[in-house]
Amino acid sequence: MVMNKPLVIVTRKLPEIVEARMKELFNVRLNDDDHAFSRTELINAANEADILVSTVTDKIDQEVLSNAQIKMIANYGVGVDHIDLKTARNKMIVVTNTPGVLTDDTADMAMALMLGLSRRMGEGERQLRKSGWKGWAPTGMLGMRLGGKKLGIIGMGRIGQALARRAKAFGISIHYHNRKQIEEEIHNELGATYWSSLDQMIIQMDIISMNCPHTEETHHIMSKRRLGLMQKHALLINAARGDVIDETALIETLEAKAIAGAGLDVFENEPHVNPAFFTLENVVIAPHMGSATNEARAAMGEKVIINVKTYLDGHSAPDRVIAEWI
Ligand code: 8YV
Repeated sequence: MVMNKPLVIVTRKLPEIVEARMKELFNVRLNDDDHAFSRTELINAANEADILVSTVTDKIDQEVLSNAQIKMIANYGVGVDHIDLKTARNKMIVVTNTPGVLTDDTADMAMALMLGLSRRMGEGERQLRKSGWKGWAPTGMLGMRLGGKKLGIIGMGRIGQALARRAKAFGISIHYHNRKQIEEEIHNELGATYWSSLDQMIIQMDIISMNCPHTEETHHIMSKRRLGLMQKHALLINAARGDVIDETALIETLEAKAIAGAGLDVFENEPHVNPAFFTLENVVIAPHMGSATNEARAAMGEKVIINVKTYLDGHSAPDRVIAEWI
């Protein structure tokens, strides 16, 4: 589709190098003070722009899309659960994302949460900062060794596989639940065990990591019942989306010490974080930082630019999320 000076509205402040290139290439409206768009601003942007560059902080639902004139949503990020894809499809709006370029950083974050939690890094640091450390003790701050443990990965896509490679290097055995088995070669390289029954896998694991996208099917996939299947010494890691875990049930589970702990980079109602997490010792929490490296954020911008430019040049954008009618 070739348009006359199409307007590209970018909802959040992006890295300088990305914005500079966007200014060279497009008729672009940037968000210099990086405020999160209000609903009205988002609706107006969708009505005025030809292309919207969105992020996870923009809830692009039916109301936003109903009168929208945008032709394309080029999302800065891989997850698209904040976009109403059905309405976008009905309105023939092209939606793209940024797969691949944040895989390693997000897997690093999951690994960091796992290490931080199993070795009680947060607790130790809090103790030191409060000047509450009385010196080394044979039984002080004992954690769980990761080597020799079983990791169950829920969602074995790019990030799940990258996490599996890291975990394998730590001597952890790899188990996974996925809609289908992964490629045989990768499966063998990882020495992985595939579980078609999620429940059966959860019962056996020392660590569970959420690495699936948030969809209707995966909403609260880690339900109260499934949290109840985890072993008492087991850890739960989430660097995917808060909504894949029933957060209220998780808090109850942690308060009851029915599992050993949770490492969370994402939450159900971001940016709101349930204050219960602030007082629980057995959690490590981070403010959605999985892809927060200079390298990933620049590469995500590069992907957005390639998607927008390709589309404006009249070709199929490479990272289309909805492909059927293109
Ligand atoms: C992004 C993420 O930073 O890409 C994703 O899905 O969760 C984050 O790493 C965020 O989505 C930006 O929109």
